Amino acid sequence: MAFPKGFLWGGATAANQYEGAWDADGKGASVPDHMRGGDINTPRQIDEKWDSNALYPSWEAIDFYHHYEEDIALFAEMGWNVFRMSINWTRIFPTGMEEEPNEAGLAFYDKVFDCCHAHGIEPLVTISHYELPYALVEKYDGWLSRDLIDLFFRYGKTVLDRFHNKVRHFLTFNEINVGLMDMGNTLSTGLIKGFTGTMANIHRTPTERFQALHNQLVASAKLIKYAHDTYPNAKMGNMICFLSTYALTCNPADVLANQALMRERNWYCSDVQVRGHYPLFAKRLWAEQGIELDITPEDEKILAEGTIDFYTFSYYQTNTVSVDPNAEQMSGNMTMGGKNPYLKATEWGWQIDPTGLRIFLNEIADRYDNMPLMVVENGMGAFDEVIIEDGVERIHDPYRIDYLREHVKAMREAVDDGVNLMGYTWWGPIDVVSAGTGEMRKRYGFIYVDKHDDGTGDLHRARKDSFYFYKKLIASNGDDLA
Ligand code: BGP
Repeated sequence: MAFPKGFLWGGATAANQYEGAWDADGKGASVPDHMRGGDINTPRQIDEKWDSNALYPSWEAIDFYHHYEEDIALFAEMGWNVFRMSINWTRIFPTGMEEEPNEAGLAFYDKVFDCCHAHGIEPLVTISHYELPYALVEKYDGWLSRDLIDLFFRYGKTVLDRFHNKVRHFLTFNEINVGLMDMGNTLSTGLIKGFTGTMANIHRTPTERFQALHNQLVASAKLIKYAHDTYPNAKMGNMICFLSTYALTCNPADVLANQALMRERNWYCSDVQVRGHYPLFAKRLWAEQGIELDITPEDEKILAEGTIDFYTFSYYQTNTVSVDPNAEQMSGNMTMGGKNPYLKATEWGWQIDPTGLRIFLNEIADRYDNMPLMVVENGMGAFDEVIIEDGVERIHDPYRIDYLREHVKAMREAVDDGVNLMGYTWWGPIDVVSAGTGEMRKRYGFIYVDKHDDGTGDLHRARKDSFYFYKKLIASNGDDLA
């Protein structure tokens, strides 16, 4: 049992949760720049107009913009060979509508990529990770408008033209399937024109949600086709928020309900991105929800021509599905789901399920003829305590080490099962702002950052116990899990 030689080990971040410097060097405002922090019981508030008394966590985040050299050196110390990061669309096109890119924004990423390479780390870049220019919300109601396809294409083409020599792997959209749920209206598709209120209160019709998602799928395929035609060495991937579920019981009604949910939430988007067309179940799904989509013959051609080279996904937890309306619910990434009596959960209620990772790696591999797969997000949000031992700051995080160990074991089993797994990037290897709740105290990092929900903290970094564990794990290519 061994991971293949050259397996990619590293961590994953997103510009809007990490960089800060939200208006530096010509950067424009993005959707998260209009969002306040919340917590497990308080959904994030979106402000159309900023409130001078409110705190917007992405504005400073943990200031990667001014700490990138220090952070990348720490990543290298752990032995990473890959760093998944994203580009802030609004650093390159501040409103998303300019004819020409902002050179200062491009120059920043040149510096970051050069720094990565100097440390033997290859950047893996998500072109759009939850940072739609807010000006596109104001003008177009986000991805509802087809105009976004060409505006995104201009941005993505600029990124490819500039960085194709420094970056080998690109992902078009982070967790593209989140757009099909109300939860995605904010961060993913930006269907919030004129909206002030909490994330939980944005409801759009199924037709609006699925049309916005369709426009993103076309935009993604169009850019992939351009990359394939222009830069044969660039590898283009998708990114699915893997919302993995099991039937709660063997009641066929539960099994059927789970199949329907798995199809809608996970396979709907990835079938399009792998196979180049909507799956056979789509027609009935649209009919049952009264969805009427504007899909042109040109769209169909683009989707068919712009299929992906590798499949990536985020995996945090699993839930159950039941037709029993009283089945107990738990929270999870981007959505609620049924409780599983066999699993424990994090303090945020996400059920921990390493075996599920093996199960779903196998399912994806079976469905897509063993195409290369990568787990680009996996991790555990937890409260951490800093203690001083012998005058040194220590963060003992055995819970995070356990989570990591068990998921790596599950991946190793999946590799043995025959899955063509190319890499693994832990989510939030350094504490960043949470996407779902906007909190800092929900920490995922191997590296602690002194930043708190009230905005205080001097931003200094400190190694947690898990830092040393991951370092050892990487040095042994995933063998040393003791
Ligand atoms: C994924 C997002 C990330 C990240 C992660 C953890 O859905 O792609 O941006 O934040 O979830 O979620 P959270 O930050 O809500 O704990």
